[in-house]
Amino acid sequence: MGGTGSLVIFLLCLMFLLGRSPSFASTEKEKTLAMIKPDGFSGNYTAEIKRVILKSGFNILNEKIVHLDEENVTVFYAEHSKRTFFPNLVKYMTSGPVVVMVLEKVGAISDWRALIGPTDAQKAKITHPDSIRALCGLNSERNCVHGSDSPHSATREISFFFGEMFSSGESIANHDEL
Ligand code: 3AN
Repeated sequence: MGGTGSLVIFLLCLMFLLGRSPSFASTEKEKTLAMIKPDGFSGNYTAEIKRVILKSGFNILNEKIVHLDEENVTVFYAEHSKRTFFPNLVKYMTSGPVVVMVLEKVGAISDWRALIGPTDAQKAKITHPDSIRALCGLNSERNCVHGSDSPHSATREISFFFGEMFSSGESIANHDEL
């Protein structure tokens, strides 16, 4: 078989493999919700955090700035509503605007969690000095950034801020984009 025949077979194999690729879970792109919390935003860390996000291979599909109220925080952090720190969490999260972004890449959920580091920013400064929380967080409460912790959370949180996968264009109700 000549060179042309080999090339045709190679291209056919390539087309077959590319055609199959959507069924390979590990190569599927994933979306996650990232948030720069009030301390990150007011501390002027937004540009640096976005630089790290893009350098790490994420696409930023959508983003906006919102100022959460108590009701929003109670819904968003429903799982923590019975915790002793919850009143402080509400105070903190409503203290100023936040930036919310939909990030996309293969492995977006775990990669973004790895990039932000441990919940306790104080600990992050020791164990994960290159993490975003080490850069701009203060402690367990004021930890500068958020990331969805599972595919289920990512879907819920993206929908919370951006509506059903952006189709409605709705953001969280009653909140001005700054
Ligand atoms: P993560 O943000 O790393 O997913 P979660 O989901 O356990 O951590 O906590 C959600 C938020 O609740 C944290 N980002 C932080 O603001 C607050 N929080 C968590 N644990 C504490 C704590 N022990 N003391 C005060 N605030 C906390």
